[in-house]
Amino acid sequence: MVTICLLTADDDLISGEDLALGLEAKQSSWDKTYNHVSQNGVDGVTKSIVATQRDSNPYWTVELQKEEKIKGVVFINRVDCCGERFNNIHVMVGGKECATFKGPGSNGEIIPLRCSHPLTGKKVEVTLKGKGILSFAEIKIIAADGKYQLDR
Ligand SMILES: [Ca+2]
Repeated sequence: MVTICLLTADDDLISGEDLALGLEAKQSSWDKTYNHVSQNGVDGVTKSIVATQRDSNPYWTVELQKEEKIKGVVFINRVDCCGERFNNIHVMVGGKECATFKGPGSNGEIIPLRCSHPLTGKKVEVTLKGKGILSFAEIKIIAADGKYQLDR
């Protein structure tokens, strides 16, 4: 008998509690033709997206309610088009590099990024390195679990 296991190494990230849902967010710029504002990244709705203008090193940031130990983030890429714009992504937690994603992403892709080790911080910053449009549908910010919280 063969048992097929559909669990992946990143299930703990994908199903983790999101610390950023509903918080206030900022981004480097936004295209006023569309309502692709920073809040859209943490509203829990994949149809609403974040998009900056085509800038050098566009970024999106959120301040958590308090300092947290973070093990990683999960992006949901925009579904409607342009998923390849999600590339050369750098995620910082508390001013330290958590993870990078070279990409390019695809439409609707779920992209879990685990910090190289859990990082403590309040501010989470997402930057597209180089010139481009930083765009995604959602970001979830996932706290490290108990065993990491002990080894601060
Ligand atoms: Ca959204």
